[in-house]
Amino acid sequence: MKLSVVYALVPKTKFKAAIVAPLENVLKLASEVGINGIELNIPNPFEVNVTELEKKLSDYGLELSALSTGLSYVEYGYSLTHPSEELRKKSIEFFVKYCEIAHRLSKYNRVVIGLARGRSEGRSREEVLNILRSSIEEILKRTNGYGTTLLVEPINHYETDILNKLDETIEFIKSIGSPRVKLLLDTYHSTIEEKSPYDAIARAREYIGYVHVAENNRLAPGMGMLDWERIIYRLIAVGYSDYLSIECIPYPTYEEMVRTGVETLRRVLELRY
Ligand code: LER
Ligand code: MN
Repeated sequence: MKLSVVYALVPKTKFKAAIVAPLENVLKLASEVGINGIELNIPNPFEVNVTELEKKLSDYGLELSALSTGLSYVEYGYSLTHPSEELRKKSIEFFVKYCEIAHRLSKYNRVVIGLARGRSEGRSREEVLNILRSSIEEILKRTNGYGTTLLVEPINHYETDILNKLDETIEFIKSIGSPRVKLLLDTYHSTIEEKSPYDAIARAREYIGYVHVAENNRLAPGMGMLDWERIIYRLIAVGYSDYLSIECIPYPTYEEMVRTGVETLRRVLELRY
């Protein structure tokens, strides 16, 4: 398995579980601790200098593990289920562009559907899931040439009221029926929403396309209550061998968050191999 860390390409943000710091410093730290990739969370895909990003990643020998999109919701309020058709269309335009960037920068070519799903805002569950499904289908159609994988992430009920539980997210993914739509399992959200974050891995097995790691308190692995041996062995048991992306609150500092997280995960991974 490979390791990456979530980095937010913004000067500041309300989203708590990403590193906000000068990009060069973070890339340098990432390559120093020997992780393999960065997951970039980009608020506006039309305002990013892709050539410059590509060069910086390659200068530090880092991969783009995935492209994250939650900041388009947090910073601009765009979402794939927005009651305003105009803002929903903006969100779809953003996602088409995110896919183009992921396709260009990353052999993994995947884009996260996390907070940018939005909230139900008083509409029924059925209505809002139909809207989300049709937005995703439109993105799939318009990005056929890129072949990007879309990762749908169950998110805890304090942050959204759409797709909190693993089982309903799997049902939703099945209802789309495209091999390009997979599940993003985040250990923090499943600790809040599931009976057991360990059993969740077994239930999610053939749908998992990517994994976010964080403790029950959203701090770095090693700073909370989760049993990382159990998490990683379960992932291995279901055949997952891709990225573990550290998406944690940068506490006490982002440097310590990265170092502790990497050390905790490595200890388990190296015991195994
Ligand atoms: C949100 O809490 C989260 O986990 C992100 O991955 C989604 O944008
Ligand atoms: Mn996450």
